[in-house]
Amino acid sequence: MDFDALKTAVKKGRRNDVTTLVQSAIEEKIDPNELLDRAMIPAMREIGDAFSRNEAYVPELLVAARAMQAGLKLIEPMVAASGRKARGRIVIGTVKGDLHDIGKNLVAIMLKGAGYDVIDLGVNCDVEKYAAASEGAQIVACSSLLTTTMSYMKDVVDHFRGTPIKVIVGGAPITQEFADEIGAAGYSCDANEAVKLVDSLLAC
Ligand code: B1M
Repeated sequence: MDFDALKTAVKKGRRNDVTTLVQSAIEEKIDPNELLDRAMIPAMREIGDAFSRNEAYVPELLVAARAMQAGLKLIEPMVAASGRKARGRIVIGTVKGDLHDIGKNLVAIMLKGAGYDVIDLGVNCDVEKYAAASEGAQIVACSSLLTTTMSYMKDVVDHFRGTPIKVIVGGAPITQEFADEIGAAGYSCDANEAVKLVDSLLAC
């Protein structure tokens, strides 16, 4: 198995190559956890780091994310069956009134790629939806792209105040100041930083 080839294919967003390489690894009975740890997760970390340094841009991140998703889809059942212990459970969704999901999907994929169990609630999530999915979760992550919907994040923070669940926020109009103002446990400016934030909150 050529782990470097798989890593490069994910990083470059070559979805067909990722599918072919992962499929042949499955046929060769390579442990899917090795695919994740030696190729796919490092690839997403590297593209995410490049994105944070402005050396890669949203389209590159998106194609890499799609390629990662294609590979993950093939190995997810085996990873689950192998009993790989998730590093924690995160519920993620775009807040009520907001239908933007591209950034939220990227965050979800990066978190999955980093080994977290991610429950993606989709868009237009109200407090009840987050609450209903939060059993066993350590973190609820809220995304908002609209100045008209970002204030709803406070409702989510208020709902979970006094519980062990930490609410973190992100999205284009969100800032650290806003996160502090509403009492969120953390803010991240992009998908890669979201993984680092979750790592630090869960002290992994
Ligand atoms: Co809309 N839209 N849009 N839109 N849209 C924006 C956000 C806007 C800035 C465009 C503009 O006017 N320049 C503007 C908002 C203005 C404002 O509120 N200040 C806007 C508007 C006004 C609207 C509508 C109201 C337009 C209308 O109908 N009149 C409408 C609202 C619909 C609704 O939600 N109720 C609307 C609709 C749409 C489309 C459906 C057409 C489409 C969304 C498609 C989809 O998501 N499936 C769309 C799009 C594509 C955009 C822009 C062009 C691109 C957003 C995007 O996907 N960016 C956007 C303009 C822009 O942002 N330049 C715009 C790429 C994505 C990778 O980045 O989402 O920022 P982003 O995610 C990043 C980070 O923010 C962070 O990590 C991600 C990856 O690094 N992050 C998190 C995101 N969520 C996080 C959660 C975390 C942590 C980090 O949790 C901890």
